[in-house]
Amino acid sequence: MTLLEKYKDLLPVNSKTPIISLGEGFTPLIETKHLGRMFGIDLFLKYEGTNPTGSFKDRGMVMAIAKALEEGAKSVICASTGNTSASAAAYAAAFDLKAVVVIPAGKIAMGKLAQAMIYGAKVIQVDGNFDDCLNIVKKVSEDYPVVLVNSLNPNRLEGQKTAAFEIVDILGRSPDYHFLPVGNAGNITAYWMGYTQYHKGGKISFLPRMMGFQAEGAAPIVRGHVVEKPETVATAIRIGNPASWKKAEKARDESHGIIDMVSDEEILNAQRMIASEEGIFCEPASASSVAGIVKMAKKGLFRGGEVVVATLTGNGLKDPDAVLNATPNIVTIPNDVKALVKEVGF
Ligand code: AN7
Repeated sequence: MTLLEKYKDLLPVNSKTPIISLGEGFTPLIETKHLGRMFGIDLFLKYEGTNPTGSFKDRGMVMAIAKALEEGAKSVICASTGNTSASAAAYAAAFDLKAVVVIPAGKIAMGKLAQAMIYGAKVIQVDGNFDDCLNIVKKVSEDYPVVLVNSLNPNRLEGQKTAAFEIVDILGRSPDYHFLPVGNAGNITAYWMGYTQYHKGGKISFLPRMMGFQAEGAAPIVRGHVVEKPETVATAIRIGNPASWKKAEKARDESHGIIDMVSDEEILNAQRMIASEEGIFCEPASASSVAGIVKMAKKGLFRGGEVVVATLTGNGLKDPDAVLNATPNIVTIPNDVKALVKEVGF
């Protein structure tokens, strides 16, 4: 069964909506082996890196592309820090749409750029940041016959809310806290939509606190003003003026949660910890969720035994540079058994 089929009654799917799929959704909710114990909580990682293009964007994209097809669209456009463009390019390729993706020059992780190129999208770099790219594509989509598939398109958020459904379907309850990264602020909005929809439908008896984390150099919601020159190693969330700013604040406030920030160092430490403690390689932006847990644990948030979910939004393989740039050189030995034994210390 596909994602759109499984949740069709809770999505904008009607008899005219094509039920398309690249195998998105149904991602693992992984119970942590070590991290949860460190903080005295029951910690689960919702690993979105197993989606077809390696990020959570595929959940929203499948819905947005299905609705675009339903409306007879011929082409789609998006601005992106990388993952949205990879996803839009893939779904457009498979379902016969033209894709135009507009990205900040030199600020996209290598793997994501390679994805957009190989899927055959028209890739255009802008001498500016993501916020500049979004402004341009918004204007173009208003004036020309092309569908915007950024999260300003409500179908994107509709699709993305299915991650919250899956978590509840597996846990049989709502988590006490849900931690996730915040960039353009669509995903925190989408999860909150999903949880509240399940709550209204009687599937859960209480709602989680939404705990969103921006990068310190790109934390407009935390600082309360637009950041003109956002900067962070987590390029996926290098965003200074989030499109869903107000909706994210609403999700935060209604859920009695927070939107806070973590430093690049905290992000990279968390990324390494998720890999070395749990065997899961996520990209830097994703790790801001767990960096947030570390930060809040230090502040004494947890009393013990809380059920906590952190979303790991994207696959680490998309951005190998982020790891290699921060990793010491690898030892090189002569072609010799003894040298290997000596180096390993057997
Ligand atoms: C891995 O691809 O904005 O707060 O253009 O790729 O919903 O924006 C990506 C965002 C978190 C933030 N983690 O989610 C894009 C883009 C990863 C991401 C986010 C993104 P939102």
